[in-house]
Amino acid sequence: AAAEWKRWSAAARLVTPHPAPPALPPGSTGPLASPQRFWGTYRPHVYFGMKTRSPRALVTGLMWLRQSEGGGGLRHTCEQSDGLSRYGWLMHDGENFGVQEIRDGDLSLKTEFVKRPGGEHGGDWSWRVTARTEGAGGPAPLLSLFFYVATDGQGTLRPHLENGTRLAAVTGTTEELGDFTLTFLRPTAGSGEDPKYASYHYLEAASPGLHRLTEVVRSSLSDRFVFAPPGRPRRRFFAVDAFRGLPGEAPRGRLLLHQVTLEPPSTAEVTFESGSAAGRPGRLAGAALSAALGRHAAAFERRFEETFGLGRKGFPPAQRRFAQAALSELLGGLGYFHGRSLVQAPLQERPVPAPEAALFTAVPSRSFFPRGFLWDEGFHQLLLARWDPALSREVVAHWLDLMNAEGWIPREQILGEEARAKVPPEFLLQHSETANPPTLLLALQRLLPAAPPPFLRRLFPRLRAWYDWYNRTQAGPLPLTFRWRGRDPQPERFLNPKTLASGLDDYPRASHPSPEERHLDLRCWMALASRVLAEVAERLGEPAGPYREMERALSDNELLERLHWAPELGAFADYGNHSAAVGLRWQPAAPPAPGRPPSAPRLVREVREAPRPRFVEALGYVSLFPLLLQLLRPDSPRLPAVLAAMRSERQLWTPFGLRSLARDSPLYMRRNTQHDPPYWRGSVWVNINYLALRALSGYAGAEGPQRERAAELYRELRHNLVANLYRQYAESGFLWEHYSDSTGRGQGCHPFAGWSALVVLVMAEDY
Ligand code: 6A9
Repeated sequence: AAAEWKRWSAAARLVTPHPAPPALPPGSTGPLASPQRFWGTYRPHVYFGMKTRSPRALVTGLMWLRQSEGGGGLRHTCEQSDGLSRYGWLMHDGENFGVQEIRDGDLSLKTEFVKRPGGEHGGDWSWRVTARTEGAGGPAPLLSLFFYVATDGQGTLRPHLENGTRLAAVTGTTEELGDFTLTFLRPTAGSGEDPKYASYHYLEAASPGLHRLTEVVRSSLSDRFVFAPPGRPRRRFFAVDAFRGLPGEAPRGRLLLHQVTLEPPSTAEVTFESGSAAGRPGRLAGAALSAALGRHAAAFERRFEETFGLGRKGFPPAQRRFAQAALSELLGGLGYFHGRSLVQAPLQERPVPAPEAALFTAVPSRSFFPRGFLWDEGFHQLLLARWDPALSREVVAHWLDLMNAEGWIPREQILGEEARAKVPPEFLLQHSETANPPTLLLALQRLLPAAPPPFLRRLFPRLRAWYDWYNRTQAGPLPLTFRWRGRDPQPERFLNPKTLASGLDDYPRASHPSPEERHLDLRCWMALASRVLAEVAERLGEPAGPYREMERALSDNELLERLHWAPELGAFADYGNHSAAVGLRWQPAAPPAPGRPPSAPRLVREVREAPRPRFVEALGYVSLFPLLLQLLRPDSPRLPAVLAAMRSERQLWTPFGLRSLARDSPLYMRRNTQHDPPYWRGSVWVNINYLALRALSGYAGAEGPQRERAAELYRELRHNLVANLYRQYAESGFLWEHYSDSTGRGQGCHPFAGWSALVVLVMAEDY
C-alpha cells in the first residue's frame, strides 16, 4: 500500500501546477488588459486565419479551391503535400498588420490584414485577399474563396443573407468579444472599384470541432453548380451544398461560411467590427483600407531598419526583403494554444492529462510542427526580443507558467484538438524525466537590461524551480557532471540510441546508454543557466552567491578538460559506455514458424566490440559547446584545436555553414534505422551556427592569442551562412529546417522560419 501511495502521489505531483504565483498575473493577457494582442493571426497552421487569445476562441479563416482541381484541391491548413511553390508573411509586425504572399500553381494570392483599436474587446480588423493568375491567355480558371467564422464551445452566430444565397454579414456574440459584426464585401476586379461578376454560396453547419473544419467543407461540396456570366460560356463548378454531418463527434460549435466564385483578377474584403468600438470614422475597407495598409507597411519598413540597420550595413533591397520575410514569418507564426499535455512518468502504467493550460508562443514550422517546442522557443525569442521586448516577455512568462510542482516543463506542447490533429499518437506523450536545453534563459539574458523589475520578480521563483529541477534530475555520475535522461530505450534497435532531450536527437552519444554517461552540452547549458540565474538575482537584490559559485565551478577550464577533453580525438567530447565498432546489418527474412507469420528482412544493430567506459569519438556540434557558450577562456590552450576543427573542410567547415558532425566522424551521414535518415549527423543547422557566430564575435573582441583567427572565421562563416540561406530562399521560396552540407540545399520541413530566422540577427550582427 505504501508503494501504491508513493506512485499515486508522484503521478499527482506530475500534473500539479507549480505553487509559485503565475508569471502572468490573472487577466493580464485578456481583451481589457491587452487589447492590442487580443486578435491576431494566432492560427499558424492555417494559410490565413485569425482568432482571439481565448480558451474557446472565435476563429476566422480562409480556404480556397482552384476549380480545375476538383473538390480534392481544397486548401486550408498548411500542408507540404499541397505543393505550394511559396507562401509566407512578407511583412508582419506581430500585432496590427501583415502581408502574405501565396503561390499555388499559376494562382497568386495576397492576404493582408490590418487591425484598428477601439472599444473594450480588441477592436476591429479588416482583411483583403487579392487573387491573380499568371496564365497564358485562354479563359481564366475559376477560383473559389471560402471565408468562414466558427465558434468553439461558446458564442452565437447569426447569418444575414442577400437574395437567399449571398452571406453578406454575420452578427454574433461570444463571452469575451461581446457583440460583433462580420461583413463580406462584394469582390471587385483587381485594384479597381468596379464590381466583379461572381457566384455566391453559403454554408451553415454544426461544427464537430475546429480540427475538422476542412472535412466539413469538403464533404459539403457538390459539382452540380453552373457559373454563368452574361454572354459567356457556362461552366460547372464545386460549391458548398447541404452539410449532412460527419460520423463520430457531437457538435462543438457553429460554422458559417461564405463562398465566392469568380475569375481572377479580383479583390475581396472582409471587415470585423466590434460592438463596443463606437464612433469609428467609417468602414475600414476600399480606399480607407488601402491607406491603412500603406501606412502600416511604411511604418514596418522604418521600424525594421531602425531595429536591424540592414540598409545602413549596405544589404541590397532583395536581401532586406528576405530578412523582413524571415522575421515576419516568425511573427506570423505566433500561436495561441489551449489544452492539456499528456504526460508519462517512468514507472507509471498510464499517461495522465496535465491541467488545462494556455500557451502563447512562436512555432518552428507552420506546416509540420505548428506548436510550441521548448528549446526552439529560446532561439525564436532571441530574435523577437529585439523586435518587441514586451511581446517576448509575455511568451517567456507563458512558458514558465507551464511548469509543474516538480519544476519540469514538457518539451513539446501539443495543446488543443487542432494541435493534436497534427501529431501521430506515438508522439503525443511527454516524459517527465525528459529535459530540453534551457535556451529561454538566453532570451531572458537579452531581455534583462530593459525588463521591468516586477516582471523579473514574478519570474524568479519559477526560474529557481526550473534550475533546481535540472540540477536534481539531470545530475551526472561525478560532481559537476550532467546527463540527459530519457535516451531511447532498446539500444539494439538503433545504430545509436537517440537523445531527444538534448534537442540534437540522433547526434552520436555513447553507444550504450548508462548512468556513467556525462554529456558535455548539458554541462555547458548548466553553466549558462547558473550565469543567467545569478544575473537575475543580482538585478533583484536577491542572493546570487550560489549561482555565481556554480557558474565559476562549471566554467573552470581545468576541470572541464579533465572531464571532457578527449586526447585521442583532440577535441571536447561526451564520456560513457561506448563501443566504436557498431554497425547496422540486414537481418534476413525469417521463414514462417508455427503461430508466427514470416518476417521481412530488417536492419539490426551489430556490436562487434564490447563497449567500455571511454570518450565518444564524435566530433561535431557537441564538441563545440565550450566555445559556443563562451566558457572556454580566450587564452585557453584548447581554443586553437577547436577553431581548427571548425575551419577544417574534412571536419566541420562547409561553404554553407558549420556542419553538425565532422565528415571524418564514424557516424557522419549514417542512417539510425531503416526508417531514420541522418538528421544531426552532417546537416547545417542555423541555431548552432548562430551560437558559433555569436561566440566567434566574442572571441574576436577579447584579448587573446586567437583573436585574429576568430575574427577571420567569423567573417567567413557569416558570409557563407547568409549567402546560402538567401540563395535557397530565392530559389525555393522558403526558409528550411536545416541545410545540406554538400549542396547547401534546404532540407527537412518547410517553411521553417523557427530558428532559421536567426539569419536576421546574423545579418544585423546582433548577438
Ligand atoms: C514529429 C511528426 C506531421 C526536431 O523543431 C522542433 C524539433 C527540435 O526541437 C529538435 O531539436 N524538431 C529537432 O531535432 C522537430 C521535431 C518534430 C517531432 C514531432 C511528429 C508530425 O508529422
